[in-house]
Amino acid sequence: MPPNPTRRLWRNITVFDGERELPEPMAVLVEDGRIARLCPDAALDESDTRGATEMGRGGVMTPGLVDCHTHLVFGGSRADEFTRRLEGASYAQIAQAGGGILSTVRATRAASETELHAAALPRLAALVADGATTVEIKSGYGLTLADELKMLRVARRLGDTLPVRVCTTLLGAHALPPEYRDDADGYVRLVCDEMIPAAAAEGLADTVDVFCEGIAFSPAQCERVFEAAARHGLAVKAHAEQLSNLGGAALAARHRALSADHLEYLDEAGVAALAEAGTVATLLPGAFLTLRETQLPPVAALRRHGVPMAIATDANPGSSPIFMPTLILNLACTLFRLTPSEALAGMTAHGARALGLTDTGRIAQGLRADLCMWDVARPAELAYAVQPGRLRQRVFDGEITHER
Ligand code: DI6
Ligand code: FE
Repeated sequence: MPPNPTRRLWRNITVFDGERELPEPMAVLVEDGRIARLCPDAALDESDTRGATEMGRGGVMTPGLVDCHTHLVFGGSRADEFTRRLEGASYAQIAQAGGGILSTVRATRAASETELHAAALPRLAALVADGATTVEIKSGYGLTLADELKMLRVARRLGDTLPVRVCTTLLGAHALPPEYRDDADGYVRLVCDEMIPAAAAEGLADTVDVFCEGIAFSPAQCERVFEAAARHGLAVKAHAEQLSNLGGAALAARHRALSADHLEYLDEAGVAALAEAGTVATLLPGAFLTLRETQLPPVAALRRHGVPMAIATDANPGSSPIFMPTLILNLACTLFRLTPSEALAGMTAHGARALGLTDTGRIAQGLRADLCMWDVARPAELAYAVQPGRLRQRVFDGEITHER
């Protein structure tokens, strides 16, 4: 039988399958874009190896990383705001003075689709080079119908430019634009009655997100957005309990949200609500670090209630200008005290779940072959050391897209 170039075999490898490190040396066979077999290396037989190209022996395989929360399409830079925060201004103070998210809104509105795509491409390329095979990208810096759709089109186009699965999220309810300063309800009406229907009709958004916060939208306003999303068949998620506790996570859970994100100020009742609904808790240590937050998310309670924890970069120009998923693995451990295994699960299996994806983020027979081979001795090293350049091979949909 001649070798089949789409039939690829890795042998004698350590596998982190999305939940845990498997105890034995394993073999993984990929065929036609799917994981055709996962078994102990010793159990491989002639029918597995026949016609397969051997891709290497030894090393650590994980699912391709899933970065389930980013805002990586944006215009401009916020380096000046970074300096102001170092001088003592808080994130909320800067936002209230018309800076923060709104300064990125001005730059994003002024940029063309081509300019936004060109600016975002190296950011996405950085995530991909660090092992991401699925990346969620939110709108939320346009805040007009045309500018939100523009951002979502750029996000979709990024997914056609690089070998990575891009999930798009309409975040029209991110900040109140200046032209609606005295009419928040009018703006929420625009989100519900125009943005959501248009994004759904054009297939530009996979999910709908809100920022439930004192400096953003109230729970009642967020609820109207959730109801509009449901009318258009779109799943929801929420930025909740980032700076204060408004009960946004419990509200999101009541609307069967895929995830509630940030969660530093989440209380026990909120944790129980997430558990009840099966909503993923997405933790974002990059924003915690950048904002020098001191309130820790309730990790112990999330564990106790069995809430799946995802982790993500939150890559954005203000609160998390970090475009390196493996650094986030480390921060989830050093700042939030996740175990390396929890952090890895958070950026693979649970990240996929936070996006409603069932066919990626885990290594199991029949799933998509989105995989990373790393030059490390144990999976825990990916979270332990902050060290670029350890990705040996990246496999997207069964194709080798990076080889070192
Ligand atoms: N919370 C965040 O951390 C990002 N958005 C949000 O709702 C920050 C966005 C930004 O500062 O540009
Ligand atoms: Fe965010």
